[in-house]
Amino acid sequence: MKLEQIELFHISQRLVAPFVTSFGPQQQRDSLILAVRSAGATGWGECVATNTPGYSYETVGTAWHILSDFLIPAALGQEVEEPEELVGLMQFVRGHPLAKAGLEQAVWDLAAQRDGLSLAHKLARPYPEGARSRVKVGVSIGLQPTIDATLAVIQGYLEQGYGRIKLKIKPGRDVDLARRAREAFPDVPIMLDANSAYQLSDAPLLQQLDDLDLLMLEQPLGYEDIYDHSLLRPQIQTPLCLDESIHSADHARYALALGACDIINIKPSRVTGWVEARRIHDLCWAAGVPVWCGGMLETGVGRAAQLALAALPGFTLPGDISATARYYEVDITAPFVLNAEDSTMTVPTRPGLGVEVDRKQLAAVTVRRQTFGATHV
Ligand code: OSB
Ligand code: MG
Repeated sequence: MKLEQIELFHISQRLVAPFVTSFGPQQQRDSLILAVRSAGATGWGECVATNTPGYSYETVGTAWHILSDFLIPAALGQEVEEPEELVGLMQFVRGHPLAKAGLEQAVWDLAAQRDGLSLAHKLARPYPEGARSRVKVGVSIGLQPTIDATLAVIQGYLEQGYGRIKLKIKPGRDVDLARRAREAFPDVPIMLDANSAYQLSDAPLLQQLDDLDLLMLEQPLGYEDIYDHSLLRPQIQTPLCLDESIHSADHARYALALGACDIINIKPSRVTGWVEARRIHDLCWAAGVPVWCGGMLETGVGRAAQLALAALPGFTLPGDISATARYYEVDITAPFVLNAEDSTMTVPTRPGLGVEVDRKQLAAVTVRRQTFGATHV
């Protein structure tokens, strides 16, 4: 597959409701969309870098720079048969996983289309179990103004059919919030995500969560830490999950060797893409460590690729892959909707990502656009 042309779109969409985490609120959601053309086919990718360097050091601005000045020039005009070869072409750039993952996603889409396989089936080729057709999902609820407001939001999502609730926490908005949620919803799988807001010295506070029967506590400590998490883990009963700290299969290996976590949240974007995501899946599966697929408020383009990954056999816990309508009133693809009867989302089955990008809607939310390579393809 010769990568003949690459189009980069900076899009900006207003979220239906602000998403508030321990690193701040988000109301306007900017991201980048990539269209890679080869032999008349188009592969789509989403780079989930955000407006501000909160979750990651990358922003839409740094991703635009790294993609347009380094990654796209390195990929353009190259013959790439499989995404692994693109990973090799991008290796000269250190870091910037979100930028690389956006381009890699588009090449996966192209390669899966060429093979006549859905992305899920292409990713699942090495496994005798194959790909799931439906993926268990939950919903990630940002910090709300009050505990009562949070309980009302949870109630609303339960009524929509979500079977697993994730609550964002931060210091001062943690134990009481979790206790009230547990009291109000005694049988609902509830987990907490701190986005690195605590320190090892907060262990006594985190121990107060022990009797709440939580599914897991996600990333309580430093966003690059593995060691302190390994010291915290034996001090708490709640299963410990790492998100921000795991950037590669090597990091996952270090975390498992140190006993730093019970569970890993695999976000393909955070770990540089689907090639590395699958490596982490394989490592965890062999070690009996459950994984689940995290989210970054993706549009339908990113959602389709998350579902394909989460269809792999080792993804045994519900993912943060909720209906796109909770973020965007109008999406750039047809909306992904929840199967309310079993809190699942259906994995696309058409070749490639299996979604159609609505060019009109894409144009409507695009604030900057650049075409690289051939003008007529
Ligand atoms: O920590 O998992 C996180 C969103 C943006 C940045 C970080 C995180 C999140 C979420 C939302 O929790 C997941 C989603 O619904 O896409
Ligand atoms: Mg998280």
